[in-house]
Amino acid sequence: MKSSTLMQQPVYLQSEREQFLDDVLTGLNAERKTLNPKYFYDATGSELFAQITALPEYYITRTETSLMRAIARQIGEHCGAARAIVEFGSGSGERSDILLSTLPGVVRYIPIDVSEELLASTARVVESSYPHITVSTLVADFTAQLQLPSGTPDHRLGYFPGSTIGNFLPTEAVSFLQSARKLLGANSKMLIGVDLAKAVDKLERAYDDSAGVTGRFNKNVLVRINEELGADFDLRNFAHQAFFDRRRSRVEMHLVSLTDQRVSIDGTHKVAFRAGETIHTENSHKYTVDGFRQLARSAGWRSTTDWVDDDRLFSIHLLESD
Ligand code: AVJ
Repeated sequence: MKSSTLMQQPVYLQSEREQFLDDVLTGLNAERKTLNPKYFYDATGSELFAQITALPEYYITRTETSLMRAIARQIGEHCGAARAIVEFGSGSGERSDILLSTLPGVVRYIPIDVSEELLASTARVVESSYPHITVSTLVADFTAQLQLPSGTPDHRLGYFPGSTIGNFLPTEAVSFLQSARKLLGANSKMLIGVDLAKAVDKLERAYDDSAGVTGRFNKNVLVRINEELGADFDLRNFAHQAFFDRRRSRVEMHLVSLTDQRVSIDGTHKVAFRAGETIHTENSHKYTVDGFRQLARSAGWRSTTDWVDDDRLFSIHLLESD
């Protein structure tokens, strides 16, 4: 996420490919190499992530879904006034069904995602199950400056499931929540899924599964750079790595260079890797219930209610604005 609003370039000045190339070169020329996790998600990456959600080790999605089902009635009681739902990073759009079926007052559903195809299929599914709901899809990176479509009714409920907020640094999460509060306006609420800190071995297994799907997901960003930016990464020369950093309370994913090597990108750019050097590809921050409440409050939300599953793996936070 951009740290400065003033200096942010209007997105229309750069094509998507140029933006991708720019981000990749900046990230790989840095002292500590990084790539933004949002670049995992082309069609292949989204499909690999869908496979991750079904892995025995990856407890997050199934825990959140069953918690949502368990608390649906209570969400209905707290959010009964909601007229519009704005979903940040809707992805395959399956989760929204639980919410829509418990909130009969909702007449507008606004899923935001970078994938036009996923949005189109989400719109079809929602419109056919809920004929009284108007679906307005927003093809956008939800960390960008957003504007809601005109006619979006008041009493908006933001929905940010999946613990995707964990990909942000805590400071970025605060600015995201501030922007979301401004976007949603007065009398709005926000429902956020947050993965909790837990035993290290459980966390590390969730991000380094025995079937190797998370490794393929991680390496998919290199596949994309090869295919879309004309690079020559040899996937066999990189290894998937995931570990929990206790101090920062986050799982980090990296791609470790297995040899000294040089990679060429877009014909003219060369990037050198030392054996053992890594590309940091993702952070997944793990919160405590109280830690997340405080973070939300520092972004100007009232943290009113939250729910945790019986195994205390995952929390869902309801935030309210005045
Ligand atoms: C979709 C960002 C919530 O951080 O757990 C899954 C992505 N990365 N396995 C997460 C992911 C590795 C996922 N989020």
